[in-house]
Amino acid sequence: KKRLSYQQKFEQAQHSVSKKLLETALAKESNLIASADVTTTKELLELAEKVGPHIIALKTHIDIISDFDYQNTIIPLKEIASKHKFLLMEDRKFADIGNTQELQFTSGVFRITDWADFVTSQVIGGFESLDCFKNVGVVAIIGMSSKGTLTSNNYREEALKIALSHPNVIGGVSQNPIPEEILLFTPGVNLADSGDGKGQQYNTPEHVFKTLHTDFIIVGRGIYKSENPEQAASQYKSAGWNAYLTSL
Ligand code: UP6
Repeated sequence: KKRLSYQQKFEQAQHSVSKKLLETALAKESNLIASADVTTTKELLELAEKVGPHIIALKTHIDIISDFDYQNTIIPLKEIASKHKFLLMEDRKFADIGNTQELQFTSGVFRITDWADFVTSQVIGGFESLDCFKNVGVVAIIGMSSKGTLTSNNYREEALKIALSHPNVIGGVSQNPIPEEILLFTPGVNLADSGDGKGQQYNTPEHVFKTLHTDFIIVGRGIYKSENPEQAASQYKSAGWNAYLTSL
């Protein structure tokens, strides 16, 4: 069975963030999300500027930025995102009761609600724990890429039920296929390595498009650790786009 194209998914999409992502993918001919797992504002902004033209979204772990300051970190990051037309994905992986997640989402120093276009969340807290993410898209963690993850078949099936029925959910993170009515985001993608010695397991872009019909690949160290992140982003962008075209 062939996959749905980005155009077909765009036409079917209900959520404004899904539409924006698919529209960006089509316009930039990219399905690449760069993971900016760097620890200073300077590195974050430099990386965003370099990879910006090639990506549809930049994924952050904003709580690893040691000199985080809303004015100096987020304001310029938003400017770079709007200049290069990519979205901001905060990979917070919320995993608590609704009330606590709401506080973590809106308060503290990070005020994620004020700048992220979409966020990741575990669904371990149940359906209502996702109600607080009203103004963003939620990418539900269905299955993890690391060795020994507890996201078994049964867990994934139950997690999918929540993801498919919750109006705030735009997609899922998984290493297995998921129904095409939501978008599939796949981390654990690297062209050079098969693992990192800390449990991460890697596949190639070709593999994840062919076997999972993924929509978006997430690449961290393959880009930000490379000698030339700009060139690496361009390579992953082409590899991802060609793999998508081949899977149609
Ligand atoms: N990530 C995974 N696997 C998952 C979920 N999320 O690797 O199942 C995230 C990590 C990291 C990025 O938190 O930010 O994707 C992968 O980075 P890497 O390409 O450097 O391994």
